[in-house]
Amino acid sequence: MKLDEVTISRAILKTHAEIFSGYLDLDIAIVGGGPSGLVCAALAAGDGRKVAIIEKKLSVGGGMWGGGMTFPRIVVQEEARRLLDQFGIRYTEYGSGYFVASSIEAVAKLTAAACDAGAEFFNLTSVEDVVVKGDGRVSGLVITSSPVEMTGLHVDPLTLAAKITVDATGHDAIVAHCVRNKGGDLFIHGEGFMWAERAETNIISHTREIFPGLIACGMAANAVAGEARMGPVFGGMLLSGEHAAVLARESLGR
Ligand code: 48F
Repeated sequence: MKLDEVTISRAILKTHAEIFSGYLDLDIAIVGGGPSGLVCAALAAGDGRKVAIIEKKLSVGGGMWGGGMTFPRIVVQEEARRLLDQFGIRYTEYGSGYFVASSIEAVAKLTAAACDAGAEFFNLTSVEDVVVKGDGRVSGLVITSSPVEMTGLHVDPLTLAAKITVDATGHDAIVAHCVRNKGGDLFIHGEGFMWAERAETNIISHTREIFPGLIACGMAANAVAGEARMGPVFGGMLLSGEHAAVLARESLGR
């Protein structure tokens, strides 16, 4: 076939503008496409819910790609093995109850699951603030282009609405900080020392609505709660993403 460069450009612009515009009023906005955000998206999307991941980097996957200290393997403990099975992530057992998977395969399969479930992705998009109006809920996000943020250009952002927001931004808990920095009644304790067993055990109870309309998920949940960190064991991230999806769906049903 003959190829026309302008048609290629127009195809991208028109298609993306239509999708972007259609996703400016979300049911569930998941900020951060690391492992917890990807699981949350895969399990929260579907049944007509409008779910999107907003990811500031070029690629989703967050801290999972690099495994442990650049060795591209992750460990998942017995409690979360069923999620490896559910997402078709292959693994081998090392010792009793320690399952080792390729970090690359894990990111790829979680991303594919989120796509298949119907979640949309907005990469290179940074959340820089939240919308909180008279009802005191987080009801939207202020977003900018990551290259604009990185270069410090003075360009005004755009805004999207979300019935529920999930902070899955990892150790920095960015959305929670946006709420707190604007005077929202939210105390962020900050992450504790490395203590894998404790961090992995407690992360589910920390995965909760931390401010009206805002659910903390993954390492952000532990950072807000003052909980320990855990390093390259990822069961807690998968389980936290699952729990956040349940909470977000329940909240929409209210
Ligand atoms: O850090 P990240 O992988 O978060 P997670 O899902 O998983 C944590 C683990 O990777 C690891 C660990 C577990 O063993 O301790 O660290 O909790 O992914 C967070 C994602 O959020 C994006 C960031 O680029 C990353 O992909 N992100 C951070 N700030 C923003 C953002 C922002 N302002 N706007 C959009 N995305």
